[in-house]
Amino acid sequence: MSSPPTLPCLFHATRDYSDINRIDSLDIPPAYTHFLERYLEPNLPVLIGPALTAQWRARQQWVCPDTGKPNFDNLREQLCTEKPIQVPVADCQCKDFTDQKRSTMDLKEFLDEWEEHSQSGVPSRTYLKDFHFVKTFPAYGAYETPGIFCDDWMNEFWTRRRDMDDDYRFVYCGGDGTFTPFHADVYRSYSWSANICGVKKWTLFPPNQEHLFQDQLHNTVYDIENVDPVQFPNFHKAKRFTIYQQPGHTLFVPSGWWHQVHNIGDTISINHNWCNGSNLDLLVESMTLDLKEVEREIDHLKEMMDQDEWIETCQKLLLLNSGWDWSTLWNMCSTIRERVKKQQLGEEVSLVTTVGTVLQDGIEVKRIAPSFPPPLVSQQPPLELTLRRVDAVLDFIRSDPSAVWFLQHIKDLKLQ
Ligand SMILES: O=C(O)CCC(=O)C(=O)O
Ligand SMILES: [Fe+2]
Repeated sequence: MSSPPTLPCLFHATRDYSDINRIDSLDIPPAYTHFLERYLEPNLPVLIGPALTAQWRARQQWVCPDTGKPNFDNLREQLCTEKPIQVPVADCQCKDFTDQKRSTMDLKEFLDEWEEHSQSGVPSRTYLKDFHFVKTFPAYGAYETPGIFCDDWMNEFWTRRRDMDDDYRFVYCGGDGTFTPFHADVYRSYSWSANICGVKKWTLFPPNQEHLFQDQLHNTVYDIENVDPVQFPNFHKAKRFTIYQQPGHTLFVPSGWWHQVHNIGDTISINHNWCNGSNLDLLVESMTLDLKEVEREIDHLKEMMDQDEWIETCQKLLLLNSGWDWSTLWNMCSTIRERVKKQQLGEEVSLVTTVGTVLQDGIEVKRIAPSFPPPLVSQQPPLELTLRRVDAVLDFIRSDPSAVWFLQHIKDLKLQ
């Protein structure tokens, strides 16, 4: 057996969604402890008013104040250079397995086409999504991650990694009618999504109802507005909440909440996927399930392999399918542990963010700067709590029968 024992409740958290009958909406951004206790820990969504984003360059320069529409001229002037910039786009009218058909196009072409559609009123089907904006324009400063979202282990770890250049910070741009089909976010991460202009219609489904949106072959509903009642006879029973997110407002989307998003009018949004000590157990659970799935799929090959080979193959496939494996999780937790230990000793730590790419000795390296000034560092849960949870997960991984193998094979990551 190479998957960990069934996950006990790693942390204290009891999450109960049965009594929820509305989604909170706050005019004033919450204090960190309030956000932690009321939303992060119980894993509940919250909509936060525009004060959180009012100072952002994106809010001030990407939108025409008189019409509320995207400022196409500014966007082109500020983001499009001679050098074409390829951006990822989805075709909202073309389903591709559980997602939309994806491709890339030049940013300027996208903006020109989008503006044409916007002016003519002919609906556009091209949705710019999952665009790594900060990575592409490190020095632009379109926004600042709000303090309540700064305890973000995924972006902290990925930014410190030197072996790959990736992050989970995105910009989305789409015309009226573009949409994101029904899904839950990768690895059960949280997301926050700040709306720059336009309106987003969110339909959110609390966890533990997945059986209502899957058929017997484990196919999942693609578009909640077009559900085949024969294939998914119980879908209508699923509890859901609809939110209209106005310009400037930010939605916190908790872990494992399925959702579908429709853009009303021309819409631009900024979102991050992230995790921390409050949803780490859900991440581990999701990875455990993914690993089980991999093992099931290649079960017929097990007899032909020795145990090391089997474990290695499963981990490689897990990485390929889900983008993570046990060593990624191990390394992320160890990185956070090291940082917390330093904080406990009163050492100065830089909670990093990439602010630019510079050439050093002819080699491109990331330039790192503290992501927030000292006062915001206190916008973290108590350090002991973080440490307890990281240690619980590290112990949990160690208890995996395959741990002996993968702990020997973990690459010593170079971090900055
Ligand atoms: O804005 C969208 O179209 C999708 C955003 C989303 O799914 C998310 O933030 O988790
Ligand atoms: Fe999502």
